[in-house]
Amino acid sequence: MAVNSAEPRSLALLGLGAMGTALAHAWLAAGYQLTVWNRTAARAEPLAAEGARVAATAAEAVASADLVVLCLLDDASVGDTLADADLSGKDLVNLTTGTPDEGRARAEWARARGARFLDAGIMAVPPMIGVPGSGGYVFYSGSREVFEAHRDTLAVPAGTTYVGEDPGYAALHDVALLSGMYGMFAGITHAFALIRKEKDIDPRDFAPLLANWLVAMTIGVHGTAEQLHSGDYTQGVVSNLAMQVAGTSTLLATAEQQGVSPELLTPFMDLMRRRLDQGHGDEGTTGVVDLLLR
Ligand code: FVH
Repeated sequence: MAVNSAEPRSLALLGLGAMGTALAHAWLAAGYQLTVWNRTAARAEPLAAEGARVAATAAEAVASADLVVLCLLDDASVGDTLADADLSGKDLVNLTTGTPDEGRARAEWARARGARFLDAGIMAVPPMIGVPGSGGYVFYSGSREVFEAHRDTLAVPAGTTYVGEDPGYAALHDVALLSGMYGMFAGITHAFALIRKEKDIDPRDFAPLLANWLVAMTIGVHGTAEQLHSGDYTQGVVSNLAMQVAGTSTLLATAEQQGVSPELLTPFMDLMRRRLDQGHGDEGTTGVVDLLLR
């Protein structure tokens, strides 16, 4: 997290929730001149004690620096917060979680107000911020000039990954990774439900078995990517769809025997079966990607 001395070492940060506060601590600890603003002013007080300048209004915070970072609840709160601010000549970096279309619309909105815009998606939780080696990082997309101009400042709280000029791409990458995570959480939840009533299986003994298995299976991410890239969904298939669909009856029967609802499993199984019925038994599960496309 080196700091380029050619880069201005001052910025404004709007939004001091759990994430905004963690970001503020990181920039203050790195010696940045930081102006902060939060709708509920009391949240800024501890940061003032650490050296932050506290602005009375969002417009005042924006006026204090060329680089303005937003970390608010949602896109609507960004619009509310900046409604009265003069954005001309500013570089806005929006760390607020939103959809790809919100990122694109906000970029256009900022451009119409004379600001350059970079959208972002944070792949970290607050305790990972400002901690080298935590693995936390942030996706950025939109103005490459803004990213390059401020990349050292942006690298202070977490790693940086620029994913393209389309301002919607940071949010898209963020949401795609989160969606993958929730699919994994669904599998974890079902697996623990299967053993939940067994008094001789300690969930703490089961946990490393499940975690190691899931880690081993992540190799499938790369296989799917290769197949999507080549267009050949049979390339390198180890466990074909016909076999996997045949195996679903065992998974469903086990859920029934253990008194567990199959509602987390069946949506994916139904899609696998539909792809098989279309004649793709020699593929893996990559064809399900195309079934999802509307
Ligand atoms: N915390 C996390 O684990 C996740 C990690 C991944 C990224 N998310 C996103 O980061 C954004 C901020 O999240 P947060 O954790 O700081 O959220 P809160 O602690 O709930 O703070 C919300 C701040 O937003 C302010 N705010 C809300 N509505 C308005 C509004 N209409 N006008 C102005 N400010 C508003 C709120 O102010 P206050 O309630 O203190 O007055 C907080 O500063 C978010 O997009 C996550 O999805 C975090």
